[in-house]
Amino acid sequence: ARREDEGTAVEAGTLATQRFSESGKLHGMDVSQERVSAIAGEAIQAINDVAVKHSVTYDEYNALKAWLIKVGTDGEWPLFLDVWLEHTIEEINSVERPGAIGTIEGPYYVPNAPEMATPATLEMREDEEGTPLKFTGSFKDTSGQPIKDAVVEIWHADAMGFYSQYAPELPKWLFRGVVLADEDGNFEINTMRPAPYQIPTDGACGQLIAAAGWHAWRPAHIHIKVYAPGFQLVTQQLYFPGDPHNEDDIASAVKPELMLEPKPRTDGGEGEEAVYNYVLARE
Ligand code: MBD
Ligand code: FE
Repeated sequence: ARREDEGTAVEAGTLATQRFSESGKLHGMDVSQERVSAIAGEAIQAINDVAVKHSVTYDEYNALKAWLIKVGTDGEWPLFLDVWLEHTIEEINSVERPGAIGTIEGPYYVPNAPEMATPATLEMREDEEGTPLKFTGSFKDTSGQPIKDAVVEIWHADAMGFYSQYAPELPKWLFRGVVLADEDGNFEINTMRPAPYQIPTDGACGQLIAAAGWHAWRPAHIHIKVYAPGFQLVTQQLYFPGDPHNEDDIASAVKPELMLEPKPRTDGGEGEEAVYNYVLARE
């Protein structure tokens, strides 16, 4: 189901572009001339090879030029890169890290969400739609000892598939929070199960998807960053069994280790409960 006023691709894209530019990610970048030459050079060559392989016409070349221009004017470079490239970058850079499995961050993280102690309830509207989800878990180090001062940063879409701050009229911090685990490394987060997410169909990425006859869906997911002093941060997402898009996520970000096992609640509450336990690696 789509809302009446779901906002536009340009609005979401422009915000994602602005947030990326303002994030710390551009500070202290380590990008040498040697690597730029090798990586950019081979990437350009790879595109040229594809052009030769498919005998690309001038119409196709000009369609590409117009489309690349539109990716920029729609602000969709973060979306494009996070959907079609970040999964490979994440995979390369996490192979040697023990402990909790990661996956891509995606374009819709917002820093400085409200901090809350465990047990926490994420911000919701009155009569928030959806299935309540009680999400609990623990933090241990690689030798099985509980971790102190662990944090679960969480953000996800609502039951219509919309993210706060990227769709109009949603409360600023809807389904976004920084949850502090207790002294024994345990946490409890009360929220609502998110819906699958359709990337905007009215922007450049949507145009490519339509022109190629692909689909625009990600399975329902909960974004997480977990960290504790002295331990490596893990960015991941958690998924729900049975979602038709677990097998064909447009962002290729589903991994079997990231499946929740939601069950009917046993504490008399409404909805479901799910547990996920984290092992963090030292820095
Ligand atoms: C999302 O919610 C998301 O997680 C990714 C990776 C891309 C677009 C929207
Ligand atoms: Fe997402």
